[in-house]
Amino acid sequence: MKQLWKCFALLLPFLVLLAACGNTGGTSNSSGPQTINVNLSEFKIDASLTTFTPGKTYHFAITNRGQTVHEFMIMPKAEGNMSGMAMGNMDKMALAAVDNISPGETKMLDYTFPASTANSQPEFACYLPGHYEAGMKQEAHITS
Ligand SMILES: [Cu+2]
Repeated sequence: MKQLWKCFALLLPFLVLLAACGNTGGTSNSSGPQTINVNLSEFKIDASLTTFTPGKTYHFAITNRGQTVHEFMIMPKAEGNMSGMAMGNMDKMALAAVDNISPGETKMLDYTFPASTANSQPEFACYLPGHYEAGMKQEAHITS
């Protein structure tokens, strides 16, 4: 297993180089991560994509289209109602978190699902008091 990773690490620069060469001359191939638009409102999370590939970087553009402050958390799996748990503990459990998004504001998050999340179902959630219970959650899927 260790040997395999070593092999992959050695190969990686060449693969990147190959991909870079493949892009020369092309105009339609924009480089950089794919943008995922996430709309937050009362009380809904609506991401433009919910199926992700591990190891690929995604650019989340999270916009609060509601009237009150929201947050965007990526939890490793559906955690259900966690009311009563300290926010700091939730942040520790989260794969990623963007706090304090004001109405009308857009915040950016670049995130790469690690290989360990393959075949899992993480959950997007807002854990401000009452929001999760009101429906601010969305299931995501990570491919193998
Ligand atoms: Cu919220």
